[in-house]
Amino acid sequence: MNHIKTLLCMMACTLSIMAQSMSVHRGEEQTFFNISEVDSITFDPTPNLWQNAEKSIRFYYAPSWNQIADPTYTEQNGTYTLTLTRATSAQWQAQMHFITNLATDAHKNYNFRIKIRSDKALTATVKLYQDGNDNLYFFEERLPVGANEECSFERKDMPGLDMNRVCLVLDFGSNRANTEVKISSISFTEKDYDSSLDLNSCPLPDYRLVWNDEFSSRTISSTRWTYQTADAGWVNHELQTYVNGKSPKGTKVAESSDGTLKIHTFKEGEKIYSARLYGRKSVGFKYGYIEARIKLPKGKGTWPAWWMMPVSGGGWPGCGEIDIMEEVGVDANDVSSSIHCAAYNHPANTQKTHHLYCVGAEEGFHVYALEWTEDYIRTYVDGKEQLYFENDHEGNNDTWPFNKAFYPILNVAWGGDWGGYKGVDESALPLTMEVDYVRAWQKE
Ligand SMILES: [Ca+2]
Repeated sequence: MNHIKTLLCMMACTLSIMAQSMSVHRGEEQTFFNISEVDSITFDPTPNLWQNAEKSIRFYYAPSWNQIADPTYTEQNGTYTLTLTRATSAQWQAQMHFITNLATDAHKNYNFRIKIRSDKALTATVKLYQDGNDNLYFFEERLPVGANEECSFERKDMPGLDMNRVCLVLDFGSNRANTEVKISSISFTEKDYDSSLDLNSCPLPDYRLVWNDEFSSRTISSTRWTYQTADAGWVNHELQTYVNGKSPKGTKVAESSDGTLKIHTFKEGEKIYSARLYGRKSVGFKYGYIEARIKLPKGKGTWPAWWMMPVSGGGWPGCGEIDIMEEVGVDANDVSSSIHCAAYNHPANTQKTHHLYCVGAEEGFHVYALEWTEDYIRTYVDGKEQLYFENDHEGNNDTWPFNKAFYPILNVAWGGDWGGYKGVDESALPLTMEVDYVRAWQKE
């Protein structure tokens, strides 16, 4: 089996979406906050993490974006009333940051709510992110706030992210002089999340579940999964050694615990150990919708993959390969899908690939899915289309070998032509990829 990626592939790929950075939105005019009054607030009945969090509040102003050292403000019962003394012409003019000591967890879900009221129309941008990391956030939303209308913004059931120092930034712009703004009812609540509750809800109509693993037991099912064993250098100049469950000293390279499959990559002696698992390898699936909910590992050198190879079908690349999700830690959160076959493959630099920037791919769980019919292959990231590849219906195995059963694969490689194209950093070890579930549906 030959599965090759090189630097050329990476160089040819571009990020289709880059996270918006606050620092680039700068206007010319200056705006000031004044806190003039306070009103009361009511909170959700569930414990409001925001209410009890330690918070420091900072103000920044266009165009210099210097923090005002000691802004005059008062806070009572969580309501703030600000006066924007100067008119502004654009978004990203005046920013109020609430920097908290809150930490969030990828295994939970979160709700957020805020109310904004203004006596004149303006634009408010609301972003909940990790202090100091513009690229890691729950949401960034631009809200038109009408004159004397209460704007209530709410996000429910947000998948958790591993995040420290949760920060809320409010940015005001497009306002007239002496605009009074009230901010109230900030609520941030946490709840347990159990993905097995939506086990039977395929995103596509007329599909039924045919195979799945929720990883709810304490052992990895040997009827569902088999381990690949291989020495370092087996493919793609990768540095890891794949072992059958445990390293020579007995450390697990994979385990099922607390509802997730964990693939561990670590150094023992002079070797790096990791796992590559095959699902339903001798049977596979022909067509269907298959998805996995995965939290990717971090670190320069990682190369996690969620992909499929044919049960039988000859040598690579003619046999075909479907890469539902690949990422390398050196280009964090840049997730991609590819297909390889005789006509389109990596050695010829003709493989079909598509990339997306996935916010928090390494800090939270995201759903990476494949829709595969006799007419096309389409992959998704959290329901958003990634790669689309059509069967040309020429009956040519070189362009469409995807007419036979393929089986799913989960692995974490270390280094190699792609994962190590800028070197590896062993200080990232040990590391773990977590998989909440793998589910396969087929048309009824
Ligand atoms: Ca699970």
